[in-house]
Amino acid sequence: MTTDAPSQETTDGFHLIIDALKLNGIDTIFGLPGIPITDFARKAQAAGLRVISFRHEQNAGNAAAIAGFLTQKPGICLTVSAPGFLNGLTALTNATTNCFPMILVSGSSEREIVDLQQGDYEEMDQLAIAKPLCKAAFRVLHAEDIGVGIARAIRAAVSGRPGGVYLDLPAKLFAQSMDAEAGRKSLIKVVDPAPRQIPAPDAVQRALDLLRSAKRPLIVLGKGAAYAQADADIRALVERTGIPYLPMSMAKGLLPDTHEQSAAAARSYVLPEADVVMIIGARLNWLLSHGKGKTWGGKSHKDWGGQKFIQIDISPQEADSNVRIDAPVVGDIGSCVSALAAIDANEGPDWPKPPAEWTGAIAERRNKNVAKMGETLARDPVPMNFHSALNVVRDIIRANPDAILVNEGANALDFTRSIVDMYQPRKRLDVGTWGIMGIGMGFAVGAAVVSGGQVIAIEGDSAFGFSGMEVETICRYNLPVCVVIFNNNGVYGGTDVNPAGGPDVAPTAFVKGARYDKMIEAFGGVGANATTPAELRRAMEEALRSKKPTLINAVIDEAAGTESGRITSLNPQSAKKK
Ligand code: FYN
Ligand code: ADP
Repeated sequence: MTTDAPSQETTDGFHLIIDALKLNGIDTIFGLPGIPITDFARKAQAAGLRVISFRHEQNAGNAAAIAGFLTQKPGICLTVSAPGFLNGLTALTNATTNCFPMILVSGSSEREIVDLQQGDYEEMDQLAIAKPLCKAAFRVLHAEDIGVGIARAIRAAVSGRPGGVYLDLPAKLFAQSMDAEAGRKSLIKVVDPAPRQIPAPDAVQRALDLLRSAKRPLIVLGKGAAYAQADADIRALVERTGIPYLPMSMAKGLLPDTHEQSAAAARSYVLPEADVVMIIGARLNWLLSHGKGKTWGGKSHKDWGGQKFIQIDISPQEADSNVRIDAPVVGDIGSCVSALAAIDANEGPDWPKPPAEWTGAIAERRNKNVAKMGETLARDPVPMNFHSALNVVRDIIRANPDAILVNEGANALDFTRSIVDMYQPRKRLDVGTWGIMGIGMGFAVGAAVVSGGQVIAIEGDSAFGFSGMEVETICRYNLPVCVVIFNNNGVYGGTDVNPAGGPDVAPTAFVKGARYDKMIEAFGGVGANATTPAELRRAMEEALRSKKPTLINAVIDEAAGTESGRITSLNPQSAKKK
């Protein structure tokens, strides 16, 4: 029999938060200690949680976000108030934009003073600021509400379309005490935090009918499909139908990039030519040219190309966001893909393979592109360029398919995406929906911590600068991270000069011949300078063999890059120049 009589023991906000996280299977916190959460971080570690401390909150936030993507559990980022909170906010908003589940937990100043704007230490109405920038935002004022607050944050982060959640914890909450037994009872173990969402049978039938009518069908796989962890079902659907597929960047490896149905190397052919496109866990945003325009065979940049679309997505609002979706299938990808397979199986005859004319034309285009790429990769120019360096990375990933590849930059991003084949799901992590710079070291640390495995980060020298100080974090936790900086002396390249001839260098230029490898040596890691593919190969192989924190300064021809990589057309200045 239970009794409501208070027990002798008391607990407090600190312990209730820790207990609530642990109760819900959260075992890691990424963050940066300081007032008012320093003691909380210590107590969390003492209670057995893994607490990974960073040098800047944005990187801790990015680590939490990618941990969420990889594990389907919300990644937790812990920050101090106002400035720390704001530093974490970019990562929270980026997580929301990318549909990664994370919770930004920030300490905050005294409510009464903040609300009267009386000038508290780090005063800021954090909840109000966070609200429009994330999926949900909550504040807990009383210790007895901690259980509900954390339960709500977890549900909001992982249910439906995943996203970022802000949880505001005022300084006074941590030390509030209450009866221990009542505290225990107030905690909630969230039951079924991301409920399956079964698609309606008629929606599935509509999609199948449309797909069966196609002459030139195409499947587009996005990072939502990678997130869903329905790998075997997705592969079975693709292989059973024989339909060519195009992986979005972070969906590479969901099926091996070397798969004969991959149309990645024929992208600019398949998009305008396809007649029915089934999109699984991707959005028709800028990365897919909004489903219209010349990329899709339209006459002008706003014209519909004539394709019919099937879209499988957990968000009922996603359909029609850019062009008409003829067959929306709303549900979680695992359930949708198995529903498609199940209804299809009932229909009897095996799936009609797409016409050989279509698959043959794709194969021809793909083989031509692959051969052309092969020729480029075989060259060994001096100085080294992106291709000759990436030829090494490509071999290393082929030999180590379970290594996680983090990738950011402009040219360093775009060339890596098309040159380096991925073989397993969720092994390629990059700049995502925003094309954001600065995710590099946060993602690398987060991925190494949650996977326990090797991470390789291919970084443009500019991109690396946003999070470079975290090489200390990599060394401090002795993580198996090999960072390769493609150093071409600047943003896009290092050849720009100051047109006014003044003492300042051009805005895109960095210090020439910088030795980034020396940075990691300062913290006890392994640094290497590579000016040839052979040197790069040796250094990367040694990094993977030793598993030691390593930073390789790969010296790239400073004239090798193009402005903005493959998205030059988005840069008004460059467009004018053209
Ligand atoms: C792809 N390709 C290949 C291969 N894979 N050729 C040979 N072998 C292989 N394995 C070809 C593919 O067919 C394309 O050629 C080309 O390589 C590029 O492929 P990609 O990368 O898939 O296509 P594209 O056009 O670059 O994709 C558009 C995009 C992409 C918008 C989805 O650019 C992207 O993800 N961009 C993100 C950029 C970003 O976020 N930047 C950060 C900001 S940088 P063709 O078919 O001949 O076209 C700040 O300045
Ligand atoms: P990409 O950038 O690879 O094209 P996006 O981030 O644009 O991918 O799209 C991912 C889509 O996947 C989003 O629309 C999101 O709602 C959806 N999504 C995420 N997780 C799931 C899931 N488990 N089931 C169904 N859809 C999902």
